[in-house]
Parts: sequence; C-alpha cells; structure tokens
Amino acid sequence: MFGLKRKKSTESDKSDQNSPSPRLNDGLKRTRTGIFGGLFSRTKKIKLGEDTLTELEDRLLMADVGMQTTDQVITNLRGTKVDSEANPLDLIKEVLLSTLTPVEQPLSVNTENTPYLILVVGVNGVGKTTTIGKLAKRLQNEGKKVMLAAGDTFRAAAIEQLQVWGERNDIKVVAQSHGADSGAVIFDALASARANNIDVLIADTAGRLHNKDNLMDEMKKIYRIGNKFDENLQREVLLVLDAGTGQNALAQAKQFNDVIGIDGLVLTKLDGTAKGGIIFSLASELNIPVRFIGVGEQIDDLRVFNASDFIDALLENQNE
Ligand SMILES: Nc1nc2c(ncn2[C@@H]2O[C@H](COP(=O)(O)OP(=O)(O)OP(=O)(O)O)[C@@H](O)[C@H]2O)c(=O)[nH]1
Ligand SMILES: [Mg+2]
Repeated sequence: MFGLKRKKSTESDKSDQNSPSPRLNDGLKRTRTGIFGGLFSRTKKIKLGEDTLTELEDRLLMADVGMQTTDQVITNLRGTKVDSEANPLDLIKEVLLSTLTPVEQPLSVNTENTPYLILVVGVNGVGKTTTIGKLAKRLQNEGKKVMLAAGDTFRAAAIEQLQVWGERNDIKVVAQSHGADSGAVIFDALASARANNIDVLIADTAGRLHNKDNLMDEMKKIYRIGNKFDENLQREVLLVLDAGTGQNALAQAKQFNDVIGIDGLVLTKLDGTAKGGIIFSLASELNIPVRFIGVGEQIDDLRVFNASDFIDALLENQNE
C-alpha cells in the first residue's frame, strides 16, 4: 500500500479557526471539480489509459498547477500498474504533497524585540486590507497585542476601511490623512507601538502594480523605514496574491520578491476560482513559504496553510 501518513497537525491548526474543515472543502470546490471532477473513483477500480492521463494533464494545466508538478503527477501515474494495491488518488497525493510540504512554514512572530512588523504588500484589490483584519483577530486570539498602521494613504477610503477592521477587533489604528507619506505613517505607528508595548504592528500599504517602477521604488522606501526606526527590527514582508489571477500571481510574486524580498505569501480568494492550482506553481518555482490561505470574506476565513489539509480538500469526495 502507499501508506501516506497524515502529517501531524500543528497546534494552531487545532484552534477553532482552523477546524474542522468544511470551509476549506467548500472553498476549494471549483478547483477540485475543475481538475478531478468525474475522472476518478475511490471505490471503483479504474484503468489509467492514455486518454485519462491526457485529460488529467490538460486539467492540471488549466488549473495553473504548472508544468513541473503536472509532469510529475502524470509520470508517476503512467509508470504504475494500477490494481487493488495502488489507488491513483494516493499516487497523485504523493506528488502534490512533495510539492507543497516545503512551503508549509507557518508565520512565526518573534516577540523578543517588539513591535514585530508585518508589512503587507501586493497589487490592487488582492485582499491585503481584508487579510490584515482577519490576521489581527488570529494574532489576538493567540494572546498578542496588535496595532494597525494605515499605510495605504493613496486610495480614497482605504484608511476608513482599515479603521472598520480596527473597531471590529477593538484595536488601535495609527493613521494620518489621505495623501500623507506612507513611510511616515508606518514610522509613527512603530513608535506608538513600542511606547504601548504592542507585540505586533500590521501595516497596510497601497495596492501597486508590480511592473510600475515608481510604485515599486516607493515600496523600497517604505521597507527601509523599518531599518530607520530600529536596525534590529524583526519583521515579515507578507505578499498577498489573488489565486484567481493564475499565472499573473506568479509574475507578481517574482517581481515583489526581486524588489524587496518576500518572507511569506497569503493566497486569497481560493473560494472564487478554479485556478487554485497556482499554489503548486508558486511552490515549485519560488519556494517562498505560504503562511495563510483565504477561503472567504468572513473574519474566520483566513487559515494557516497546511499542505496535507489542502490536498485532502482538493481530493475530497472523488468517489461521488
Ligand atoms: N471570496 C473572497 N473574497 C475575498 C477574500 N479576501 C479578500 N476578499 C475580497 O476582496 C475584495 C478586495 O479586498 P481588499 O482587502 O480591499 O483588497 P486590497 O488588496 O486591500 O485592495 P486595495 O487596497 O484596493 O489594493 C473585498 O471585497 C474582500 O472582501 C477571500 O479569501 N475570498
Ligand atoms: Mg487595501
């Protein structure tokens, strides 16, 4: 048997926010149906003919799983005689797990030299501000004192949007007026956080196109503000990507990583897309830790990324 042992869940997976996982199963429905719908059965033996393999290959590529992982899946299946000993879904899971396990590295907040700064960056509309709201709640539930910085001074109403999340979570939001210098807002917020013994400061930033040089230069400036405040500042640069943008998400991640260096990824809107396979492309091409995934708009819809849970949800109910 291909005894794939389930990876042990981490403590945070066991929290209420992460169990059980009907939200994850629901969230991955479109991607799951797109790749596997009607193709396999756990209960019936199937013959893995070339037709099935070609169909699966097409579907994996359509879901943005990427060449590397797709090739591995198909090769693994083709080389194996499928009988009662080997279920194709187990063979697929083996490959998918080997791709995603290396990027399963949960965010670890260092509270030795506070505040710990989480700088949230990404292109327009990917879900940065919403992710900040959800993340603030999660960190508070872990017992951390959290503050927010309204570093998106560009978009009208961005400050108010963050303030609403501040009220929901009952935490302070440091803000200046619309049009103020984003770096200055974040510097002030760092100072305020230190004075108030805050553990984690989460800074919002304006959405910016990864291929616009002036906007990326501004982001470098914002990044350097942290060093000006404290050269030993502990921080996480968190890039938010919209799973629905498929291959474009990969281009964004490459560009942001080249410009300021990305410590972790959040892949949002997995619930609204059939292109959730992009997580495999991101993992195999960039190898940047995936910290969280977003599977809905509600405050509890941000989940710590767990490779095994993700793949289980992707392969769920294939015998229906
Ligand atoms: N379905 C779904 N919607 C999401 C998710 N994450 C964010 N959204 C929605 O995406 C939209 C944009 O989210 P924002 O948080 O404003 O995105 P942003 O990156 O801050 O946008 P800008 O500040 O304009 O660059 C909102 O309607 C959110 O509710 C998710 O995981 N699933
Ligand atoms: Mg925003």
